Amino acid sequence: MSDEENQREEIEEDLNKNDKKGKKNKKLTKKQRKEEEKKKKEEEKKKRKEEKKKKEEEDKKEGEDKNEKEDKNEKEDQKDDEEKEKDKNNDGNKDENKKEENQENNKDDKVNENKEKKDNDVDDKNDEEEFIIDTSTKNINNETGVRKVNKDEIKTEEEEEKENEDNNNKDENQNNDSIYKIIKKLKKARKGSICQELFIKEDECNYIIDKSYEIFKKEESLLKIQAPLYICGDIHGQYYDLLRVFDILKYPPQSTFLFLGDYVDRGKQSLECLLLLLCLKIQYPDKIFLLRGNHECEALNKMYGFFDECKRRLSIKCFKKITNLFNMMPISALINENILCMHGGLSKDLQNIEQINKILRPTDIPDEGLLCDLLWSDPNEALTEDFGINERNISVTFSKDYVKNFVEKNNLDLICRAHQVVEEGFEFFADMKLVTIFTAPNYMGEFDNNGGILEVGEDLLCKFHVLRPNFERSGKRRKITQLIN
Ligand SMILES: [Mn+2]
Repeated sequence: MSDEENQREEIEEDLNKNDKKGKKNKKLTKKQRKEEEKKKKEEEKKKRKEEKKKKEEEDKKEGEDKNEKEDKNEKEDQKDDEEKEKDKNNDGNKDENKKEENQENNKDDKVNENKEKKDNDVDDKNDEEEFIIDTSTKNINNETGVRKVNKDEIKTEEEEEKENEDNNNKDENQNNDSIYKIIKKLKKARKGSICQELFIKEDECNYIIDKSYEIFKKEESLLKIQAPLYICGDIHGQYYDLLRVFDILKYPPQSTFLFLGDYVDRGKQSLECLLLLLCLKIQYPDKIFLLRGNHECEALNKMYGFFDECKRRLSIKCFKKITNLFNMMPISALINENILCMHGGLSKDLQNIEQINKILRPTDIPDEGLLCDLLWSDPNEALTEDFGINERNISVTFSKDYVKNFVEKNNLDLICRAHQVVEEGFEFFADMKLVTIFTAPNYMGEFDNNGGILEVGEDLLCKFHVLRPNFERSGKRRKITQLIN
């Protein structure tokens, strides 16, 4: 090859190289452009996210500031109210104590023996242990034709966690933001062993009443519900204890609840109890069911404290709205066509369970008849006739044999009712065909009763959960005597 040819070749190679380089450069710039575009987009996204976060934080701060202000107001109000209540209670207790002393009977000796044992038990137990799940002795899977739960059917921890996460997501997506916020506020009322009286806005309360009224209106007088669920008896304004129940057994929608009535009167925080339960009903209508008790009634509310609480904290107008709501509440519930639930008990006017659905609502509680008995009657151990006189001067008492016959005729396993304070929180009658559940422990700070909750498993296996009374809170111990209302 000549020099010239060599030079040409070298030049051509250079040119080719340059061409290739040029192409490479072009390719790089395209990639770079794409990458730059991507980066820009990402940065924009980041900015947007940051702005969102800032807004959310600001909103939160505003909310917290509001809450703090409210808390301060509440605390000031509370101090005043507590002083008022102390005065009231001092007057009230004198009368009540006299009544109770008159009512103490022969049962007291037995109660005293048990009390001494129990006192030792309670003192030894710390807070974590105060809740006892009794699975060994008090299962009623024997005579009630129920099956035990298979181990395979029990959810693993992982599955439960996933479920909880799903539920939480659902919570966040709830459209009903205001109800969610009120529930949050109501849950926070407890601080240590004290339950704050919350500031409740009247328009908030009206909103809750209107919403829950519409739900009750859609429900039948006799609810048909499926297990698994927890059944609670009387609460009577003991908000601290209601929160304990949910803390231990989990709030809806993780758990399903049936309450047997008597949410208000006697206790100090009837409004908190009622509003929390109603909010949960609005948020999860298929996870919590609220039956009417004899205290969901205007006349009794005027005698036993709820009217006064409404008048002091809200208004008489609001009380009237709540009365209308009570008049619309369902009366009774049937679980898996097997367990019949009501606040009081049986009636001579109840032959067939479906009769309960013929009770038209809204209605006040009459002085006699089916609705009156369902909310007021009591079992009577000593009774030989089917029905007898009730010491409450309203409704009737019914006998063991009547319960057994009724249960058999109607293909039931169990009747579950509330309405009477029972020492253990639950008490059987008529060879375990009827059970009384009373959920307010240490009732009115005057009694040393446990609070009971009945758990009905998926296959109708029944367990009892027990809330121990908290003597440190009440500072009082009294023997159990039967209260008339
Ligand atoms: Mn009652």
